[in-house]
Amino acid sequence: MNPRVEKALNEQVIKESSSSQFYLAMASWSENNGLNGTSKFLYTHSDEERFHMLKLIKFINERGGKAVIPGIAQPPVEFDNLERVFELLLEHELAVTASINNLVDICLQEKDYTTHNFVQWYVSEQLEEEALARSILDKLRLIGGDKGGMYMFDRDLEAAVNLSAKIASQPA
Ligand code: OFO
Repeated sequence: MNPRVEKALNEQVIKESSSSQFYLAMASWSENNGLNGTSKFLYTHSDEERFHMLKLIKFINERGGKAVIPGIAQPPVEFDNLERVFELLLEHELAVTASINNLVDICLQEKDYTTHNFVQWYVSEQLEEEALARSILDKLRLIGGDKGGMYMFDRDLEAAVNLSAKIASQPA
């Protein structure tokens, strides 16, 4: 495997791993603050990031490279409020998108079209995740500090998570 591409892929492994930990910390904070639907959403999101990391690890190894498993850095324990959680989530996703774009760039420079093709999955995934984070943030800004609105937001998010889990468990 091209060493420059391998290095960039391993850097992406670190990013996906830290995304997973970051969202796990957010999920735990939400759970402790009575936001059960939001915590469910964030626990699921954390699992998805772990899956993104695993997909990279497998790809690196299958292509003759060596995946490096990163250590775990401590994510924050406290967050100011739910709006701040999703602001941080969106900022984080934007940074991940920039890193994926950089990876695409390196693949093209190194003429590694197989990895370029593989990375396209992450390009579309980032698009979806950014759009989702933005729409959640818009809703939270609309609600402001309203407790009733927050209750409904949390309930709706739980319903959305349950629905996508149900769809995912159905046979294709
Ligand atoms: Fe890995 O998809 Fe976002 O960060």
